Parts: sequence; C-alpha cells; structure tokens
Amino acid sequence: MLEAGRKSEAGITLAKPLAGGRPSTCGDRPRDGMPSLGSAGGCPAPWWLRISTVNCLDQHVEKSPNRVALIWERDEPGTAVHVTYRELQDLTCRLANTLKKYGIQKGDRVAIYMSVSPLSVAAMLACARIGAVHTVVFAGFSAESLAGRIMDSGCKAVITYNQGVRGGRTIELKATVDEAVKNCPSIKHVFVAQRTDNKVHMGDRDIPLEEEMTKADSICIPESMDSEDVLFMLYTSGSTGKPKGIVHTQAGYLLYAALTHKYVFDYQQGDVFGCVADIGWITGHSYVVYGPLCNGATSVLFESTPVYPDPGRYWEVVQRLKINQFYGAPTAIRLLLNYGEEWVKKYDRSSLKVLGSVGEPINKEAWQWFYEVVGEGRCTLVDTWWQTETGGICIAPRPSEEKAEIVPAMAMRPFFGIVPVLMDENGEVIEGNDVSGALCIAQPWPGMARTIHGDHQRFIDAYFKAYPGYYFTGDGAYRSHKGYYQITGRMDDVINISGHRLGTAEIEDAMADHPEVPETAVVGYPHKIKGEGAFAFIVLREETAHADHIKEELKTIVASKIAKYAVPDHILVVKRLPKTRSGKIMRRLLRKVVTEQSSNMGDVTTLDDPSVVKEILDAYQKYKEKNSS
Ligand code: 7RM
Repeated sequence: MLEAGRKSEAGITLAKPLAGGRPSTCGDRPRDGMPSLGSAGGCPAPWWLRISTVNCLDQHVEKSPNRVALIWERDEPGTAVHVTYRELQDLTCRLANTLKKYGIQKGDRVAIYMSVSPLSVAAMLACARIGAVHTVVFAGFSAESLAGRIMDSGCKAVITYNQGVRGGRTIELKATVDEAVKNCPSIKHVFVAQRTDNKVHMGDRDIPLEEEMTKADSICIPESMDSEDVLFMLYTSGSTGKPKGIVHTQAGYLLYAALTHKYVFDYQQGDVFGCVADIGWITGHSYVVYGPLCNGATSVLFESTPVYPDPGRYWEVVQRLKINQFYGAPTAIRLLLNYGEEWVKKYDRSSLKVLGSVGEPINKEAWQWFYEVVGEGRCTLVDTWWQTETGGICIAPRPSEEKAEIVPAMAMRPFFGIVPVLMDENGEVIEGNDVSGALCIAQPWPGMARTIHGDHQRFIDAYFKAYPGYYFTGDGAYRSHKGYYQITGRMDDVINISGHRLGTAEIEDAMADHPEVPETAVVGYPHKIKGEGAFAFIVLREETAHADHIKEELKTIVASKIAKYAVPDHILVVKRLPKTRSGKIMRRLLRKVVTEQSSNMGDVTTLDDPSVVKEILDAYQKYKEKNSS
C-alpha cells in the first residue's frame, strides 16, 4: 500500500488515506445525500451490483491488495512501474472524487485523451466508479477529430496529459486539446496530468490533476449501476459519414471481456498478460483494462513502439516482465519480421504460453513467423476476430484445442454463445462447408454494442438492415471444409491501415476541403507492412503545373483533420472518376485498378461512360512507371 505523503511510482504524491484504508466494497452509502465516510450507513445495493470498478478493483483489493494490477512499460526502456490493486483503487478513487468535486455526475460524458499509463486506466475506472461515461480518444487523433467526438458525445470534461512520450518523441497532447476545445462549449473543465516535466499553458478551465488528487479523499463509494447503464462509448469508423459513438453497457460488456480474456488466452491466476494495444482502441479497453482487471490479472501497459529503441523491444519486455500471454497486431509482426530473427532470439521468451493476433487479417508468412520464431513452435497462437461493436473476441481458436488442430491464419471457431452465419447476395443463409459469404451473427451476446450514441436509427441501419434478423459485421468470411472460419476482409468502404479502422469516406471528406480539388475517391490497396494503405484518386479543378504541391497540401489536410495514419500513400490525378449514370462513384472499379485485377473489371455497363476505365488504367500505369523508376 502507498504511504501518505510518499510519491507513488505512478508519479503521484498522496495525501493521508482516510479511516485507515477501510475497504470500500461494503455497501455503506445511504441512498440520498452525501455519505458520512466514517460511519456505516444503510446498504442500498449489494456490492456486486456496482459493476465495473468493484469487479475490476475492490474484489481483488479485499483478497490480495498487493497483487500487481498494472505494469507500466514506459517509453524509456527498463523504467517499468508496478501498480498494485490497492494502489490502482487509491488512484481511481482520488480521481473519481476529483471529477465529482468539479461537478461530473452519473451519466455525464468525459473524454480521455491520454497515452497509455496507470493514470489513464484510473481515469477510465474513475468515470465508471461515479457512473460517468468515458470516451477514450486515441492520442494520435488530430484536434479536429477530438473536437468532433467531444461535440457528438457532449462531453463535460477532458482528461489529458501535458505531453505524451512515444518512440523517444514528445507529443503535444494538451496543446491539441486546447485547439480542440476552442469550439466545444460543453467542456467545462480540462484535467491535465503531467507525463513530462515540461510546463504547458494552463488556462481558466484547466485543472492540474495530480495536485487535486493529492488533496482528494482516497475512498469513493462506487455508484450503484444498472446492468444496462452505459459504461463507455468509443468512436469507430463506418463506411459512410462521421465516426459513430459505439455504446457499451456495464454488465454484459464486462462479463464478455472477462470471459473471453480467460478462455481465449487460457489466463491463469498469476499470469502476466501483455496486450500491447493502445487504450484508445477497443482492444485496449477489453484486453488491457476491463478483461484482465476483472480477472485479477497483472496487465502490461505498453507505452512505446515495437522498434524503439530497436526492433527487439517487444521481446526484451517479454523477457524482463516475464510475460505469459502476448497479444498484438499483424502489422507489427510484419514490420519486425523484416528485421530478422536475431532481434527475437536475443531474448528469453520461455515465459510465453499464448500468442494472440488482432485487428486485421494475418497473412500466412506473418502467422508462421509469429508461431515458429517468436513462439518457438511451443506456444498456442490465436488469431482473434472481433470488432469495436462486439465488445470482445467472437471468433478465435481456444488454447485447449489440440494445438495441431489450429490452422494457420484462421480465426477458426466461434466463442461460447456466438452463432456465426454466412449470407449470400440474396440474403439467404449459406449452409454447408467450403463456402464464402457475408459474415453475420444470428443471436445476441452479452458484449454486443447496444446503440450508436444519439442515433439509434443509424445503429439499426448499419448493422441490422442488410440481413433482417441478423447482426451484419461488414466482413466477409470463408468457412472451410472442416467448418472453420477465416475472415476475408471488409465488404464495405472501410479500410484497415495498420490495424486502425478507417472509412474511406472520412479521407474523402477531409480532402474535399481543398479548393482546387472538387472530387476524390479513396480505396484501400494491399500494403506489405500496414496491411492496407489508402490510395486516393483526385480530380483537379483545372490543369495545373502545381499538382505535386496540391498533393502535399492534401496530405497535410488529412493529417490535421483525421490523423497521420490516415494520410494516403498514393494520390493519383485523373481527369474524371468512374461514375454510374445516376452519378455514383464506382469505387469497386478503382479497387480493381489498385489491386491490379483490371483484367477482370466485372460489370461496367452501368457506367455513364465506359471509356473512363481505360483512361484511369493508363493514368495508373504511368504513375506506377514514374514511381518505380
Ligand atoms: C478488434 C478490432 C474491426 C475490424 C473487423 C475486421 C478487422 C479484426 C481481425 C480482423 C481479420 C482478424 N476492432 N479484424 N480482427 N480481420 N482477422 N483477426 O480490431 O473495430 O477496430 O476493427 O477489423 O475487418 O471488422 S475494430
């Protein structure tokens, strides 16, 4: 337990705890009015109804307060910080009380714009503890993206760091928040924690977070929540329009995250679980924070990158922290594979039992390398398919499976309670094996999203319209002759860059801001490391010698309106886009062009002018020749 007045390893000086660290799980909060913290009052609801933070913190604090909850592997190698369950509960309660002091109440929305750290986890859990809804925004998103999410969700406050640190570089988080909240009237307060020693500008609504936390009470009685109350929302991209705020609720989400964490990764008590995802994505929510903490695991928070300070970083961390389960993205594996085996073999990986892959299809080469080189052919490798909307893993092999049974690069089998079906073009269920179709799920499951914030109709339209009575995932899949599933990729205009999901329409909308570029169309193309990259076709208002300059401007616009990872790798100027007679852009044709399948263009009879196909193919050929020389 932390001592009063001592600087905790998480970088916070704590005030004297009240009432001798009395356990906060007992139901001693009178329903109305402020609880008198020293006395035991009525018992409004059993403790287990105070769903998320009690399950993630208090139940473990009671049994084993000194068990390590989080190991914060900071950007600077070898500077890991251990945080026990008791300490995390303390941080969470102080943060929760600070939020309360500044008027945040049950049902209010709070944006978290932070890099991965114990304080970020505490911020999520603090919201949960007081019944506020957190919406974590990946700290790589631009000010405009952050503002869009804050406005859509109507956040009252933002929690951020002065700066972030990643790959040896500092990231100006607070400055980005300042820029974002300029036009967000709903924001009353910005809580600023210190990740670095640098001072940043503090305005009227800015509150130094740690300073407040040291003054705050270390006990915060958890709010009683209904199982269907909202726990958090998280924005994700769709094929059209702005990112949507996917809503997850208290009990079902937590249950599903915890159960899948236990069974898919064969988690055993005492294991050190290493999911290297950022908390800004659903993978971080479910398998860095909620799943592992609910199960009382020790969860690793990885702040750095796979190649900092060198391409051995992951495996050096595995050795030093004795990680038992390692969960990461194929894009990182593909990147590391290029640096060679020495970087892996240098380190002792005997602690590893299970390896996991998530976020995008894993190609056979990456799967084999992950399995043979990293896992020494000894560890189970689970390719896990799921989505922001599903809350947790839906299709994955289970380690209990005969290892020989696991087929490389296959997500394999549905998790308990998941009923996958494949649909044909006519909306009929495809029976039998060795077939492909649109992947749907036939029955609800505890972790499924409940709605899109502020737009339930959009929720219905996006997921339940295409195949009435079924949840449509947006992905295509193949069912093998043995009945195993393999995900073949998105069937809509969503692309997946380095495991980050993005709507091509978002990139197009951003580029539409350029006055010289009246029309654009973006499609995904296969990229060796990133999985997919964005390829943009643009039409210029008039012929110009400055096309290269305009392309650079477009890249800047996309980075500032969305995020750096969204910037197209290729921008090709064409005279016009392929359109149907009703004026719809046929992105399908452009996809054929960039995947070099132009010999099989499919049906082009609905094109307004079929000669556009040759025009674009010629432009593409020229572009390729120019760029390969
Ligand atoms: C967890 C996550 C979801 C989309 C999904 C797929 C793709 C995810 C796999 C995968 C093939 C996998 N949530 N996807 N996992 N494709 N194999 N194992 O990534 O909401 O950000 O993205 O990602 O297209 O629909 S997400």
